[in-house]
Amino acid sequence: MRTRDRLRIAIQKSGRLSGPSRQLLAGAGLRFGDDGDQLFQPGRDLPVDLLLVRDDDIPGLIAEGVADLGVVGRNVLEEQALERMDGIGPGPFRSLRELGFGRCRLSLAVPADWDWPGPSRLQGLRIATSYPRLLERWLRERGIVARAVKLSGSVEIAPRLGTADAICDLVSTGATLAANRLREVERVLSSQAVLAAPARPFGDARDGLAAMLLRRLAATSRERVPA
Ligand code: PRT
Ligand code: ZN
Repeated sequence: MRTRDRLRIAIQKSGRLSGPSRQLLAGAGLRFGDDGDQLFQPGRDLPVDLLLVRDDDIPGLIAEGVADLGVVGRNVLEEQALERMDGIGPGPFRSLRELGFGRCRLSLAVPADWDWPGPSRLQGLRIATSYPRLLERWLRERGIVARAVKLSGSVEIAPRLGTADAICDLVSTGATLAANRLREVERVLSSQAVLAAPARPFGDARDGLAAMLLRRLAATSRERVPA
């Protein structure tokens, strides 16, 4: 493994997590210079650099060692951890800290006019989702055999299009479900943004830099929420 003396943090370039992620790092005293490169911003005062990417790419970049830490939704991190796990060993990632923003839930929703006797109602059905591994784990734990139909977007219209019977999607206010005449019936995962790292320590200067960042994040969150 290559040793490095600078820490590279990946955050979402644009989307729900990008503003809060930048604020979080600024609050920890990290400043980055825009050197004209859209993807990479070097740290100004500390050996901590920024990578601006799509949120879905963050776990993969950490797994490949391209990024050292990442700010990403637990939903994305756990789905991709399941994708990369052999079922025996520990997962490839660690969540170092919950960050308190990007809160949402991954929920099952069915057409609003269905009765809901419980999860067994899903037996034999097709469920559209962008999170097939998390859904399959939830179904397996309940002994339900159903088919996860993977869609990368517009999951909520699948029941109307006839491509699936139910959906498993992220929900925050529930307005999208209501607009599509869907009813939230079961919660598969509670999520928020987390600071993600590889499962194993780096074994070089990056461990100290990550520890410093964690101390600073702990200090700023104590300032925000007085005991
Ligand atoms: O381009 P890139 O791939 O980086 O961005 P993206 O479009 O994949 O992600 P983005 O910015 O939409 O979401 C990033 C992360 O924000 C998600 O992975 C979650 O961890 C978190 N998050 C929090 C949410 C929501 N809340 C949320 N409400 N992600 C998506 N939604 C969707 C929801 O599924 C619904 O379609 O937003 C819509 C509105 O939700 P309601 O319930 O308020 O109507
Ligand atoms: Zn994405």
